[in-house]
Amino acid sequence: MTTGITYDNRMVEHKCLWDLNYNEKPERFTSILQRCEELQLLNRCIHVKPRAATKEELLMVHTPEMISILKNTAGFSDQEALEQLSSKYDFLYIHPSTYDLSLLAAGSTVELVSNILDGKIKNGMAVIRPPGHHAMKSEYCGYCFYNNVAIAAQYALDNQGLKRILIVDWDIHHGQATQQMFYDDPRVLYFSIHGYQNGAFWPHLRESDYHNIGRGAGLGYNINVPMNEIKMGNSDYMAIFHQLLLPIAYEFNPELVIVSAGYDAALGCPEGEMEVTPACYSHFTNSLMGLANGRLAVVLEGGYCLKSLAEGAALTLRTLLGDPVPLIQNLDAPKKSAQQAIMSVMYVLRRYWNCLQHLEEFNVQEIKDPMNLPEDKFWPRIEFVGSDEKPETYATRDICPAQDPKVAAELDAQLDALIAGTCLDVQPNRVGFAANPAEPIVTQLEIIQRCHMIQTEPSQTSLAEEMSGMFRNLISSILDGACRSGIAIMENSSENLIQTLKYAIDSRGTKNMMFIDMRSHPDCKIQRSFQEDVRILCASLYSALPLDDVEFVGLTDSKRYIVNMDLQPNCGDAEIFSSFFRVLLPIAYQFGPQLIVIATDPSGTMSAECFGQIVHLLTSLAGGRLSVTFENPLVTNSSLRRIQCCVQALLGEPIDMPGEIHHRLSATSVCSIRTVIKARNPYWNALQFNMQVP
Ligand code: X5A
Ligand code: ZN
Repeated sequence: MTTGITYDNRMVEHKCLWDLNYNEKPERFTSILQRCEELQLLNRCIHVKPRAATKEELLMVHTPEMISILKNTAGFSDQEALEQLSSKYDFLYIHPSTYDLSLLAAGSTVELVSNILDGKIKNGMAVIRPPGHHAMKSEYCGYCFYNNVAIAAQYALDNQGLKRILIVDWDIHHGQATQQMFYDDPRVLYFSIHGYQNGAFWPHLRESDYHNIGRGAGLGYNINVPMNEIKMGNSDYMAIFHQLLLPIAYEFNPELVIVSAGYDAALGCPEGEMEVTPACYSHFTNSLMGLANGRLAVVLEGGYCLKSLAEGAALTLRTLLGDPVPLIQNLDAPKKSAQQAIMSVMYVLRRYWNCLQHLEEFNVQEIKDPMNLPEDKFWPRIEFVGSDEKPETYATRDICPAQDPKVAAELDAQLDALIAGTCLDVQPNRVGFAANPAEPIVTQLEIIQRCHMIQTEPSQTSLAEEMSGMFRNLISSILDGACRSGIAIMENSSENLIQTLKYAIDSRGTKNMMFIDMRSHPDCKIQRSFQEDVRILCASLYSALPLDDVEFVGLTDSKRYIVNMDLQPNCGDAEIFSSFFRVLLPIAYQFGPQLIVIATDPSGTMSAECFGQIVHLLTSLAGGRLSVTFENPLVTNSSLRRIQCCVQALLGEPIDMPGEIHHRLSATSVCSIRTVIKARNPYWNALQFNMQVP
């Protein structure tokens, strides 16, 4: 099962005949495909045949007039009439080919999603135009005619009986139309990150602000993260993913994820004026691939800087294909106004999502409670009934700010450097496996056959020595690139880990690495060995360290490179996920390791699926160079299952979701998370928006 792609070469025909420089132009399509071709991605995909949407499919979310008006323009040669009709809408042009191509864009999106749901492909991308997320029930808008993503989602609900679909809209413009279509529907969680500028950013709607969280049964299932400043970049977006999107998405547990993938928040795009680098789109993509058993459909929306559009889209496809995720560097604290947006969203949604509850005690004075305002004040006409009834905000029609040629040239050079700096080695995902050949687990788990067995010289002296040699060979093969990642099974692993971490640093010149101790009873020998070493960031999930080592326990130590979450070994997945998303993952991103070493053991109540998901999310870092050590595993179902989920994650296969992570966090773990955030954010400013924790 692999990655699908759908596109149709006719999609270059749709263009603005009276302004050939119009933003939404054919080169957008060709530049993406050309870059995908250059990176040899297209021949690795299954090509999903494009097709026109049927009338019935369009009518699931649109009115009959939405079909007839455009249909009348098909093949129409009177340019003036086309221009006349187009001018009735907010940012739109119609070409004689538009009707056919809009049908093709919508139909191909449905086809992509249905191929994913049928299991013919694992995930996929639709490289299509015209885009869709501004196309409302009965009005064309913002370069969009039919709402490709909404139609595909409605198709999945109606024809495939899906109950939970997550739509992530990372286009810089608010997909107001998608929001409207599912506003009452708890089956569709719409999550949008968009420019807002307090209403000054197109489409200038109150309904794009954060307090619009759904209606009726759909309350809590519409999430807007409006940004009120330009130049938002990787740090701001990653904070939104880690603090909001991912915790909520994991709690929602979707059966399908669809992305409204615009690349207009990317560096260089004159529409968005934001600074997300192309590589960051790989991170967005990979972090969603653990959900919904990997069923992820990425659907093109906007993106108007050809270079960043092509690179961002190609890297998205490359990530869907399972290639290593490029590194992003220099992550910093999210901007003040991004912090504000994140907290506002947490505040209005805290009653609907358990994962937000630990922020209950936030100092929220600065956030005015918009929920107390009369609803109609904030909800002017959700439905736009026709071209003659436009919201007053249309008066402030803006044009895309002309880019200063000097600025444009600078951005272009910056992009060239970024693109050149992204490592693009395409090697197959090989997972090394190191264990005593007599280890019973090897014969119990079929999936291990798909790993690459690490060999070592037989030791004359002891098995322990042999195992330590084998573990070193595993790490070495990861550093050499012979394996992307690896798994080791061993008895009491501390000494072995210390030796091998030292080897990676001292003998192999690894500049920085992260060691995550997820054993339920960690000893602190490892942290002690590296307490002075800023090249190794030691994090641990659980406490239970021996008493005499208390100075190394997270809460009292002041060292930047030791982070202890202090959870109880019997805590549930909700606590683990929370600690991971809110603390460990942001710190790991900011640290930017070249290698990640994880240790785990068979006890503790974390589910195998939760462990697999965490391993998957960490594959975004260090180019996927990850090693997982299982200490003294038992041949029990839960132990085997944990290894199974881990191998699946490393092989890039769909990983199951933990059953229920819906429960509220225990008071003690809320306390640990808060305390660690408070203690750590002076060192790791990715956590900084949590400053207001009392
Ligand atoms: C799909 C898309 C944007 C329209 C912007 C008008 N539409 N200023 O990105
Ligand atoms: Zn857009």
